[in-house]
Amino acid sequence: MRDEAVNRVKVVFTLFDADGNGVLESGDFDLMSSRVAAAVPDADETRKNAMRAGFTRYWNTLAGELDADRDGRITYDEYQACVLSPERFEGAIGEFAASFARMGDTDGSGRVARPVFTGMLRGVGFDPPNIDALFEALGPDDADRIAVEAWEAEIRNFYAPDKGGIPADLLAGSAVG
Ligand SMILES: [Ca+2]
Ligand SMILES: [Ca+2]
Repeated sequence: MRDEAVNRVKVVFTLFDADGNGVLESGDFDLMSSRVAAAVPDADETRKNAMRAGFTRYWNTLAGELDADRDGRITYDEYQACVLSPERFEGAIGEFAASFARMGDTDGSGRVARPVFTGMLRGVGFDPPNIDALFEALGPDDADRIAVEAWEAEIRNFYAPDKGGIPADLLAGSAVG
């Protein structure tokens, strides 16, 4: 596996552990989706609910695939097995990426403004300098907006355990030794 992908697996685990107790549980995903929803007060309820459903499906898929001892928690040791069969997560990641990015398109223009992008990714727990770096890499237009599709694709890449050398690696920048 690529070094960037290993790094991202660690970063993603830390991000998913939203309450910082060292294991992933359903409550971590509820916490993240609440933070993301709170970051975009202008988003309509339909899009917020789709985003929450994306987080829930993601958790259910992770739990179904990775909670080896079925105790309702995913430890880091259990989590690392995600790299062995990335294809099992593609459906859940795809739904998550689509519902997440589209929530940021608050006016239906197909674009996401920088403050919305930043607020949502801070809600997930990314660092502001890394968020800015990714926004720039996604090629903002004159109105300082990026395309929803470009963001959605990069979210899928970020959570794919087998990708490397991609703009989404900018989000994992702080964890590079
Ligand atoms: Ca946790
Ligand atoms: Ca477990």
